[in-house]
Amino acid sequence: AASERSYIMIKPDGVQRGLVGDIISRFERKGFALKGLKLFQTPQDLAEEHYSELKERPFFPALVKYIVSGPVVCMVWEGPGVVASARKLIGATNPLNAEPGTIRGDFAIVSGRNVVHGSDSPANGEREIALWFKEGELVDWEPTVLPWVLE
Ligand code: DAT
Ligand code: MG
Repeated sequence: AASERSYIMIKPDGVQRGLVGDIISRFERKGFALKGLKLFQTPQDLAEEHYSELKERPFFPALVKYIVSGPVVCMVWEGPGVVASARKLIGATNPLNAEPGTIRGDFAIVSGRNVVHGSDSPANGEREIALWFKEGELVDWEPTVLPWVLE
């Protein structure tokens, strides 16, 4: 559906390393529509809730510590197939397995510093958007170029 949305987040390493512009550019150039954007310092409980499916994994404490270690950039991108497409743009979880040309393939080496998050299903996208954005923080708009991107 054209209204599919994904929660995309530039993690603290991506912000610290000055990769924000490059990463946002990749989603813009693809043609997806930006519906929400903020720089945000993540509270511990939100990081834990975001990754709650992983709470029994040995790396969970280190993962949460990493996510709260500095500001993140929270985004909502919308478009047909955006969830799966964003995962392709982002690349594999382990950056050594991520193809060159993907964000993780170009910018990262280890899973614990893999620069960016993307929702893994449309349902999780909606769950994560509700977790990270308040009512009124998302903007209801359509890019005027939309007819040149979608038929
Ligand atoms: P993804 O971010 O590609 O959706 P995931 O949801 O399986 O991957 O895991 C969330 C994050 O947890 C991932 O981006 C990095 C970290 N992580 C996952 N597996 C890991 C591992 N084996 N060792 C260290 N960190 C890991
Ligand atoms: Mg995931």
